[in-house]
Amino acid sequence: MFYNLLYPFHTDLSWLNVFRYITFRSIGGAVTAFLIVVIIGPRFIAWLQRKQIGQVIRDDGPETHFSKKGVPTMGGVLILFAMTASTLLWTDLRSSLVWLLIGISLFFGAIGSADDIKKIRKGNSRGLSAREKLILQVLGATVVGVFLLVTKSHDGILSFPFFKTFHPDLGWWYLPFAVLVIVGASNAVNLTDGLDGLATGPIVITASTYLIFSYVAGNAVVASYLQIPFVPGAGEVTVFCGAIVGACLGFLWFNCYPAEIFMGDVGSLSLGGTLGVVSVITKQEFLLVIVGGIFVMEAVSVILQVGYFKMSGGKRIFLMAPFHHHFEKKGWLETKVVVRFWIVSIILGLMALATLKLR
Ligand code: 57M
Repeated sequence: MFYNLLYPFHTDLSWLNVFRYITFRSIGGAVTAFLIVVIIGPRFIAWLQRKQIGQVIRDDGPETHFSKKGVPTMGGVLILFAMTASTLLWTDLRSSLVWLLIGISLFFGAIGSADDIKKIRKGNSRGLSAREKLILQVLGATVVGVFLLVTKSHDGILSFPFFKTFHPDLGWWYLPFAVLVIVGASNAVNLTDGLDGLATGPIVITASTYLIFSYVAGNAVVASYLQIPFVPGAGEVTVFCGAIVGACLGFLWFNCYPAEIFMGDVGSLSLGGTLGVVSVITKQEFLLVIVGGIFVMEAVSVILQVGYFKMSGGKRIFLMAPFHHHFEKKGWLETKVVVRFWIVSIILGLMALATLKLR
């Protein structure tokens, strides 16, 4: 909005030129989203407490979690509010990619809210059924895929980190592939969100990495120099990533151990799905496997555990899945698991950035 309202006057007031710069607007977007969450946070948490919007805790989980009963949840509402408000303020509102990202984050947020509200109303951990959630997620992801393919801003050509000359063209098969990436990311982040700050930290790292990649992808000269696909308009996605980083850092302020608030499915399903969409828009889908390695690892641990559990008639590979519970069961303190997962996530983020040069 600032760009649309203020930049046109730069011929009279030269300092307004600054609103043209994606770097400046991304930093503005991050700081604004951070401040919104940090300033509104305490009042929002108090309001959730008054309304008794608190976490229902499963009695079959690690005992250390029993004390978390009643911690305010659905903090994702605050994250989404800050992200959306900041994005509206700092991006070029003529960008269709921005509206697509806002739309999908709110749609996935709505699926998560329905799930959270159902759990809170019923007072147990059964919200929407896995099937209901999956159908809605696939629907949202399909709309994104079709939009990108039909508006011709995208084709079905894939690019891989480290392999600069390997570019298979999936054609319309790109659509199910994009759906898989978006829905997979949404569910993987949801599974990861089970310890204080565990999902929030890697989300910040993943969004920061895509902030850099979208900046590069949106600049024809730099993209061609670094041999990554040029995506017209991806610069505005950079500003959106800045808003994710700021909002989630602000949320981490309250979500770090001992958490005063959880993001709920409204946060985890939405942020995961949105990062999936960012990876699809920037044509860096496979990069998500590297930078989002923590999410992948958590999802794989569940797939393996559930598969083996069913096939073996009740035996387990891990002490408990998702993976973070395994370490808790081994006696690691919650903060130790979380910080170590963050360390791995930072290393993965650095490896993802290295792919810019190593090709
Ligand atoms: C949701 N939700 C957290 C909070 C958060 C198939 C199966 C493996 C699925 C999986 C599952 O349901 N996962 C998705 C995980 C929950 O957090 C809420 O949910 C939101 C995210 N969706 O924002 O609102 C609990 O996580 C803790 N938490 C924190 N700090 C945070 O910042 O401490 C969350 C955020 C909160 C709080 O305790 O209540 C969750 O874990 O439920 N199922 C499981 O994860 C279960 N695994 C399981 O049953 N494994 C089995 C196999 C055979 C399926 C096994 O390994 O034996 C475990 N989860 C729990 N108890 N809580 C086990 C039992």
